Amino acid sequence: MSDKIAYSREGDIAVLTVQNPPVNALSHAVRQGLWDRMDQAEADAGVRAVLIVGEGRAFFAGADITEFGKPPLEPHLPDLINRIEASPLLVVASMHGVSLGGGLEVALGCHYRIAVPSAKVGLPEVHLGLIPGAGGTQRLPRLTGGEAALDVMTTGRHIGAGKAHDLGIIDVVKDGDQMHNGLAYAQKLLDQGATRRPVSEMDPPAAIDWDAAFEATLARGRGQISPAWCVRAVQASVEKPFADGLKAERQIFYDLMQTDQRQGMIHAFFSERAVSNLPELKDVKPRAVQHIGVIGGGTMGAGIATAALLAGLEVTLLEMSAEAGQAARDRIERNLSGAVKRGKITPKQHDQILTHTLLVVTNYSKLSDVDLVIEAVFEDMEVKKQVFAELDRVCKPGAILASNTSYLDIDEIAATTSRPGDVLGLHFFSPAHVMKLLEVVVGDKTAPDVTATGFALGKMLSKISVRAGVCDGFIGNRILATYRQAADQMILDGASPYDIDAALEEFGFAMGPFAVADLAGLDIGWAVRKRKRAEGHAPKRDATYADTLCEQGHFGQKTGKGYYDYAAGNKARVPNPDVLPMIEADRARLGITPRTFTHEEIVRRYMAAMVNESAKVVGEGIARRPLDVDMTLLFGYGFPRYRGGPLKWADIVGLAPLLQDIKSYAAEDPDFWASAPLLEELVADNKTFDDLNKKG
Ligand code: T1G
Repeated sequence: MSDKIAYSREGDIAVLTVQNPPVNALSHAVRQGLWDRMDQAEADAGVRAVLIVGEGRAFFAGADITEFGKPPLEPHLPDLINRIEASPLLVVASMHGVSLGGGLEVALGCHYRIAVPSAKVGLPEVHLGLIPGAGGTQRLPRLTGGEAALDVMTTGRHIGAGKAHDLGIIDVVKDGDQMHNGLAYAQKLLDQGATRRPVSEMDPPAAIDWDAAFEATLARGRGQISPAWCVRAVQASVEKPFADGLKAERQIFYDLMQTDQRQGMIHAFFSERAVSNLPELKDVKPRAVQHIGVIGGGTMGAGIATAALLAGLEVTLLEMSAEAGQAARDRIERNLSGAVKRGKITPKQHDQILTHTLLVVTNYSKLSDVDLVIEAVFEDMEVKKQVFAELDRVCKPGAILASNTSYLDIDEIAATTSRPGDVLGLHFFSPAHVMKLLEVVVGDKTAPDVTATGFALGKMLSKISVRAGVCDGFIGNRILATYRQAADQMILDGASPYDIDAALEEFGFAMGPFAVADLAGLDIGWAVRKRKRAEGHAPKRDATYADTLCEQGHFGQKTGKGYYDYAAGNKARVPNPDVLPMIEADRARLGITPRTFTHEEIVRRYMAAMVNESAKVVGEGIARRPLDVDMTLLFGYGFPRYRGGPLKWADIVGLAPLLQDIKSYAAEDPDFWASAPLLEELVADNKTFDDLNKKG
């Protein structure tokens, strides 16, 4: 008998307690155990009811995702759930923590369901590129109706016990311990003479316009297909007998299990957990952080302060004048009001933060007892060195001094202090209180416990923290600069910014690179181009049309015009008619005869540049593993999650043909398209980027 399911008797009730930490995933051993214990209960004289209850943090977190991609072992989950539902005994589920995916499907196979108020349920399989595959698409609609069931499945969101009760998923919500709740509820049902109540025998929901629902869901998926296939599975629950509906669900589930999207999304699921767990920091204790300082209250500084305040940290923000300090406070207040609107904090907490937890000062001496300070001033090395000299003077011993710089040399900044071991980069992405990515930039002299503190702070702020080495642009911006340059070169050769945006949005990006540039502000790229020209790193064919745009004061959305004209609204995507003539003038100046580009070629070149630079970043140790680059692009640059990240995408499409493309492009520009040594090595050894992830 499996030791994953404990068996006990409470009067006429057999209790099956699930013991598979950390989250009671429905592994093979758990499935076998449940099957065996159901057999045991039915053979146990006097048993009239079965209670299924979870030990630890969850009822069930769902199918065991580590088993995906391997040959499935019996008992398969749908068969187990049918077996539970068919039992002659009354079966009760007592839920707490999460009941997700297969976990909720087990509960739906029971005859009655009770939950504690803090319990959450959901069918998040779409976040793994799948649909519920153990009866959820057939049973849930019978309890909630088709529309509500589709909303649960296609969003994959977690639903609180109260709402689940209102939807008919849970019968009783009761405070207390899940074991006690379950026993009392099962006994009450027995005393009332309640009968078995198989959900599969309930009437299916009414039909809806399935084709319209499918198309609408597909469009919302922006290339991800599994949410739309939930519609077809629910359609089967209406149009077919239950057993046939189950078969239809299983076929769709099986087909999606074979897709690249399932590969990409499972990779993302595990990588977003692995990326912040650094083996080298395993036994390193982070320093305590409760009070942080922020230097500079502009967009970034105010965003960082907001993120820290929302995490419950005390914040002292320094600005150079009372007016600038008030402007910073106003920015933070606006950010916090947004958090109230999003239900992240209450109005009372909003006021409490502004009156007690946030202090805005203009004197460095007020930073003497902060545990960690984040500098977010103008991106100029001299300015930053002055700030760090002051911080080094006033901050207490052991305080950590961090810079939010997006590309400047952390080692050079650290060298200007008496405590280089306490210096690191904490590179947030704008808006800092919303974007999940945090690059923890580790300098040559950064102490291990300082790095560990950077990751601990990232966790407190609910960020996805990625370790980055020191180079121009660290991980994300260095790779961005390269694939942006590939796009700029395609424009000189004949593509339009609008073709490129359309091609990359078809690929799955929420916004193409030129729409993103308009959103971020064209002045940022303008400053980078001027800096690179001054450093002698200008591209071989140096376009000036974007500079002309900026010289005319067109910085994108914030000035109403950039690559697009925003007079009709930010989402209207009306091309700015002045742009193409500027591009044509550049082509003429450089003697280029333009040619056409298909969307396929645009994506291929864009991705080849992204993968090649990513391979250089991993090869040089700036990123620890390929998955670190994937998570950076997913959480900081809008890379489509269902593709897993650029290096997962590369593994799926094949490294050898990609390297072949890069070598063919090198004929045009051997420097820009110099192939990454790591990519050459992997192709030569017939290995994948994922092979490097497994090395940890
Ligand atoms: N399978 C295997 N391992 C899992 C797991 C799962 N379902 N869920 C979590 N883990 C591991 C996770 O990798 C981590 O491991 C540890 O548990 C703690 O997780 C047939 C097919 C449950 C809300 O999609 O959303 O059912 O890093 O760090 O922040 O229709 O994990 O410690 O080694 O995330 O408290 C559907 C996925 C599966 C739920 C807990 N279920 N998990 O969050 O802890 S598909 C899901 C989560 C399915 C059926 C289909 C979260 C959580 P390690 P954690 P957390």
